[in-house]
Amino acid sequence: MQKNKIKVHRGDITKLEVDCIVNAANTQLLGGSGVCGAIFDAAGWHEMAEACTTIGICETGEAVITPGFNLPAKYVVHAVGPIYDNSRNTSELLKSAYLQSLWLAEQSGSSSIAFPLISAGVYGYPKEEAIDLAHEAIHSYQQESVAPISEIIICAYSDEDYELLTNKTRIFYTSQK
Ligand code: AR6
Repeated sequence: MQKNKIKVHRGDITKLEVDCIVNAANTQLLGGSGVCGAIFDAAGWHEMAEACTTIGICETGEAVITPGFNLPAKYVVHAVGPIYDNSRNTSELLKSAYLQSLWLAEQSGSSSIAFPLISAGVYGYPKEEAIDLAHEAIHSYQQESVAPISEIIICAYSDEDYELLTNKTRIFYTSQK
């Protein structure tokens, strides 16, 4: 795979056989709705909740890592994106959530990682803007890392997200529809 390619996967992130999946978490690291609920359910709610409670709090724009428990993925990175408002600081926080996730996954020895569209559900980020920021953050990680994670996937949970992700820019290419 070429260094700057990003895969787009249409489907449920909890089913992916990658080293690491990313959860769109909240600062309390509590099981919630959306992708967070799906990840807690598939991992085993009790074990995941216990691991998250032990860690405590994760600030917005930051990320923490736990095992994947019953998931096919070895690890879950819990990244806290911002609640949408139209400010530069919010964009920086969203990019930071992606970057921190990538660095944590790299440190864990992961060679594949899958992201949901962080903040683009309950937290209200407009999809196109969220996709652009994800793209910028991943690209800057790929430039900065000496040995970047070789397989980076963004997961589209609806046909609309899949179309947006694959149409958005030439850097994306499709896989596994
Ligand atoms: N696989 C892949 N993507 C999914 C899945 C799935 N199984 N389920 C939903 N998505 P959201 P946020 C997509 O709301 O906006 C939670 O309660 C979904 O279509 O899960 O960051 C947390 O605990 C959307 O594009 O996360 C926080 O409190 C994307 O995942 C809060 O919501 C993110 O939507 C975080 O809100």
